[in-house]
Amino acid sequence: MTSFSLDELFNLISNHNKWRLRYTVNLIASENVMSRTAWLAYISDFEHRYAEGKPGKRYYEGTKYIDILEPWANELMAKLVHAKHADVRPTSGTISNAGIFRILGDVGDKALIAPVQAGAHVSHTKYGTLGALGIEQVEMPYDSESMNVDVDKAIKMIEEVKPKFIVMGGSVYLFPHPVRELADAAKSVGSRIVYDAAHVLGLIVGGAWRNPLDHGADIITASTHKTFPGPQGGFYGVREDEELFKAIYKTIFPYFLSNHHLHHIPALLVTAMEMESFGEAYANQVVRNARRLAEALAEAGFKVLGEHLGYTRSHQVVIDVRKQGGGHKAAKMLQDANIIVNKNLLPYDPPTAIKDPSGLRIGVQEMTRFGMKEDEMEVIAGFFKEVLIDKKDPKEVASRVSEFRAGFTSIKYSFDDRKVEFHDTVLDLIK
Ligand code: DSN
Repeated sequence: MTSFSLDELFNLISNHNKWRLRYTVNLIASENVMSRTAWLAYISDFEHRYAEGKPGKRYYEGTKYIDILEPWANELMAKLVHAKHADVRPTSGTISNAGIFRILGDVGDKALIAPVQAGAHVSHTKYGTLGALGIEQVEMPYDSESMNVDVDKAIKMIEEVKPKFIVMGGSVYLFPHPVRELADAAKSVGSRIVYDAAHVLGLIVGGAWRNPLDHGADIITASTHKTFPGPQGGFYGVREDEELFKAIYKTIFPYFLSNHHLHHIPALLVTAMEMESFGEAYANQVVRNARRLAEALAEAGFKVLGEHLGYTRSHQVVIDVRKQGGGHKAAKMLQDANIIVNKNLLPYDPPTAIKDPSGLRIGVQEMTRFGMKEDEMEVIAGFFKEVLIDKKDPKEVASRVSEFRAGFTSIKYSFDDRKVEFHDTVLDLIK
């Protein structure tokens, strides 16, 4: 077993913090950073506590403050996504999906999911949460021209299969899935539509992506830390059906959670308040940045997916790097140059290519939050070119990436420039 001294342990943490918050350009599409204000709200004694049960009707004493914060967070998140009811207890999007799928389907029932090629998340599939619940996955057909669900074939499939529910939304997608287009067919056979907005929640709240609840989805489920720049966690909202909401609510605890990690709730509230104030400006800049990065990468000589559709309408850009040595090698080379991305299967890759897929998935939301705009996207595309096309030594490029990154260290679209006095933070109280 490797063992470290306490000093070494704290050094490792410090090295990580500096590396990811100061030196690297972070382009993982599923990550983001909280504001300092949200972070201060995150570090609290709520980290040590339990609050099973409902606010005001807990199985534990000591919950009078979380009993105020939790309903407030539920109400604010419901308002932001146009739901009547919301629940912020799920500790991840996958836990949220588990509670929803458990209520909508029984063992042996069928659920239609978006094509994996159009970005469905593993939790929607037979390999993930859906499979663990014994619900059968039926994949909707993929249309490679629109890089999306094939609407006509999907409508036929809904009418034939009569699934208990349909899951849309995903993890690698550039264009919105067709909720409105499938809503009537779903309704006609009594299928509920679940939209997994984990990746695009911040864009929805900022008005830069179609709100699925306004387009006929019954339930929105999401994580709260991707384009929505909050603490790691999950939530779901139900458009109007109170009985459905109550059933899911009762399933999250005690089936899938005991403790709901209370400390994420105040930080989620700060982020939700920030998104109320700055969400529109942030979400629009994210989408503009993604589009500009895609164009600049194409101009630099990369094969960028979705060219005929304007590259992207989300925070993501997807490139095919087979010519540059494949996804595995390209991601490692970029990491050596202090640029963090993940390798990704492309729609035409076989699933077996997962260890060395053809592509890279790139997300611009975190760097947007640090204040980068279109000009900086051009600089980033230039670094990609130097490393992957010009084959410059990544270690040499790394120092220039860090110098560039050093100009963007404060978090925008946040309350961080307000002079708020925080009294009695948890570290003050135990000093
Ligand atoms: N694995 C995450 C992603 O990167 O998209 C989603 O859970």
